[in-house]
Amino acid sequence: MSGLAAQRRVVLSLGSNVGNRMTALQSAVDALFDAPGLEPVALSPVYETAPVGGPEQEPFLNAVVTADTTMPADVLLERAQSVEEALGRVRDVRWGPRTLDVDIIAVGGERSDDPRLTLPHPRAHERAFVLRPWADVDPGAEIAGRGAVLDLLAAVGGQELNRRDDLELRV
Ligand code: PH2
Ligand code: MG
Ligand code: MG
Repeated sequence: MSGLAAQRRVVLSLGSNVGNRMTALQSAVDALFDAPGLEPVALSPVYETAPVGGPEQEPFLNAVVTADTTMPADVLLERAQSVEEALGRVRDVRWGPRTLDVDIIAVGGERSDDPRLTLPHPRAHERAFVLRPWADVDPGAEIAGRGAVLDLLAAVGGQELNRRDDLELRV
């Protein structure tokens, strides 16, 4: 073993439904790539999505970011959480409204049952707001243990999703 960790493709889901949602998503992209160690690969289109689960709440803006990194998953989780905190995220209601949510969907093909960071994300396969933008940037993507993202997307029904071509994230 050389001590040099292999580079892996990571998939992050961004979501906001409180305050200026687009500012929150763009600030998250800026902060994620501001520090070294994460190389941007693709930014998805932005979707306006009906809330899935949780209390009655406002619609979300969602997007997916892919990147390459040699960072281990737990270090990536710390980066994601510090970005949420920098944007004023307060953790209260599970699946409730949030200024910014940065979820780690996949880290290469890694599978983990760690309750702090389950990989792949345990609900990504049933969420159109993750699958649709992910397929936009990587139509051949697969979720380890679940199948092809486009097949999974075809299987989820009834989740309202509206592509916002007037909005665009930039690195
Ligand atoms: N996030 C949740 C719960 N429900 N619904 C939509 N549309 N978008 C989200 O990002 C979202 C959600 C928990 O993180
Ligand atoms: Mg989430
Ligand atoms: Mg989260």
